[in-house]
Amino acid sequence: MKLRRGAGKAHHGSKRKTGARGGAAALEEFEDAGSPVGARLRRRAESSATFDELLDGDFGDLTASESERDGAAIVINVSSGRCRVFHDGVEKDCLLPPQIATRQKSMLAVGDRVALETADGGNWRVRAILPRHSVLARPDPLNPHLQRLIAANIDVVINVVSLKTPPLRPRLIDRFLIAIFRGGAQPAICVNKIDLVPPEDRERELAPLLPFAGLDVPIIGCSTRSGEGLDALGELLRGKTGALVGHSGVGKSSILNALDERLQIATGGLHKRGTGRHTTTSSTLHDLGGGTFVIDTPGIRELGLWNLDRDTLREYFPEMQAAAELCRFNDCTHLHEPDCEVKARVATRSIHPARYDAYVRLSEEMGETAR
Ligand SMILES: Nc1nc2c(ncn2[C@@H]2O[C@H](COP(=O)(O)OP(=O)(O)OP(=O)(O)O)[C@@H](O)[C@H]2O)c(=O)[nH]1
Ligand SMILES: [Mg+2]
Ligand SMILES: [Zn+2]
Repeated sequence: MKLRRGAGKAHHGSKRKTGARGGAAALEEFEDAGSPVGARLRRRAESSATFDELLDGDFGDLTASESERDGAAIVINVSSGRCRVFHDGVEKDCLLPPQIATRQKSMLAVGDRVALETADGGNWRVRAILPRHSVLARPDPLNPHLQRLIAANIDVVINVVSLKTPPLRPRLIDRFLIAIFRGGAQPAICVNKIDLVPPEDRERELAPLLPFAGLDVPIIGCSTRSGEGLDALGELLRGKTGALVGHSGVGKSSILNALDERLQIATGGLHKRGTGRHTTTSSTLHDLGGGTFVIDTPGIRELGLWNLDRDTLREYFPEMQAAAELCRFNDCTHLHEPDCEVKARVATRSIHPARYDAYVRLSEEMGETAR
């Protein structure tokens, strides 16, 4: 399967101004309602912003040297009005300018490359956010018109799941895959806590993952207790920037601790019903050495799909792409048209019916939202 990259790829070829405007002057301009940069910033935090704008991280114009990713600071954690970065071999605390601070969850993410400047009192302050090569975003669960960044500049995003405690939710995997493909990163699925399933039950217990087996998405069974699968996971992440995402309690932080014993990230117990306790409360980028960085993220219950509609949804079901070329209509939705190759392949199970059902359900959901 050819990985679909975020639509913003081509955008990076576009010309970028490299004026050396001073930070203070630039900040004043942002506050001016008439300024194009200010307008762009306001748009960015709203659902009408295009996906390109999510990848186009700029906040202020970058000088030629600032636009070099190699020398840029990398954001390892974001908190209210501040962020922690890794820069010139050391960690630094940085202030966020008001234009970022007021919308920081929509504008700045762990993994972002940023240009710094010195502020009053010898503090460091973020001056500009460099363009991103990928992003993982979701709508704010309380305000779906606002998008929230989960991570930026990730090569691979691993959706960690467990078969038991908490139980598997395949429909959440469908949603994660769409969000990951859409953001331009490579997806993978990690089935943790495999130690809880005796070998003789594995085939039956793993059956709900079969719909994903036909995709070009690695599926790795692992256990932080027995050590099974950790090498494969380490291999997948080697030399890359990865993110672990998924339901609370599946073991994301435990996996990071198991991959690198120097990390001592807090892990949590489970509620009686087997669900997690939301132990990790903010995303953090961890340096595993050898050019490998992994972002641990807080567990989530639901994943909305940001800025997707019925027409773009089908682009994020990679198994439908080749079939779609053989449908009678170019713009076939694969829902009700005659001579639809996707439906034909579902009937012969070469496209998994559970994945097609997920497509139909999401499409209906989006139709309802559009009404
Ligand atoms: N049996 C078993 N339990 C595990 C495994 N990995 C983690 N756990 C347990 O699962 C619970 C939750 O682990 P965490 O690492 O805190 O889970 P998390 O995904 O980071 O959770 P949040 O931070 O809340 O999103 C802890 O009690 C861990 O000890 C595993 O491979 N097998
Ligand atoms: Mg955690
Ligand atoms: Zn079709």
